[in-house]
Amino acid sequence: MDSATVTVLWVTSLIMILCTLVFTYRSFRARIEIKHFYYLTALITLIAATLYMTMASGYGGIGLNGKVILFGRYIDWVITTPLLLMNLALIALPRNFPSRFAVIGTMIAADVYMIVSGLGASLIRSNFRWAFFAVSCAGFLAVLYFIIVKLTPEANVRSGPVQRHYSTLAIMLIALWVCYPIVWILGTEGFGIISLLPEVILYAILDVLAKGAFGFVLLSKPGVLLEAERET
Ligand code: RET
Repeated sequence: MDSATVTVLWVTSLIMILCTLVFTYRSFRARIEIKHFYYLTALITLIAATLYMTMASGYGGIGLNGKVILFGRYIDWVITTPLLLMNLALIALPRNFPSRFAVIGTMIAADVYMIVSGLGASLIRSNFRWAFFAVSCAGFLAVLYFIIVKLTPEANVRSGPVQRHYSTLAIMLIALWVCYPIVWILGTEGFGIISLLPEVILYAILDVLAKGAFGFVLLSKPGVLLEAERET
């Protein structure tokens, strides 16, 4: 890795730490019923900060056939993407929703499958990696199915403010998440159209938006979160 790439990784780690501090500080003032949203959001950026730090210091990547594979990002994603989905699902589904646990659990299982098979695709250098890419996309489609077909209709029968907050977050999440496989295809693990530095920059921007900005938007309406936590 050249020094520019290492710098981008350190700077991103720092941004994630700052987000974590802000989210944690704000959790102190939050009402007890909605503190878990703050904790989840802070944990997400803390995990990202840790993995960015690991990658920046050279321990989150390996050299494979002359290429650097930053597997650290998959360790980050395999923990943080389930937490992001949980945050969204807890707004859509009321506390007493009968299959709340089953819906969230199955969606998270598909998400973990997506990331783990994506890691497989990145570690395989032959064209067989595209088979892993394809099954990872299938996992992604399953996650999108859960959001669009399971969560959205439930959110749409809730109060106006909860509906609006949910739909802002769901649109933001889907718009950002679809960019990841596109960067993968363009980057060093896919067709290699862009080199490692622009790839790292693009993922860093996406990660800051999908974790940090998403967190700020989510926590910007504590009143709505409180309403979402009510029984129905
Ligand atoms: C990979 C490559 C294989 C195909 C697909 C992918 C999708 C990754 C996604 C990642 C989302 C990450 C987030 C991180 C934290 O904020 C693994 C790139 C479909 C959707 C949101």
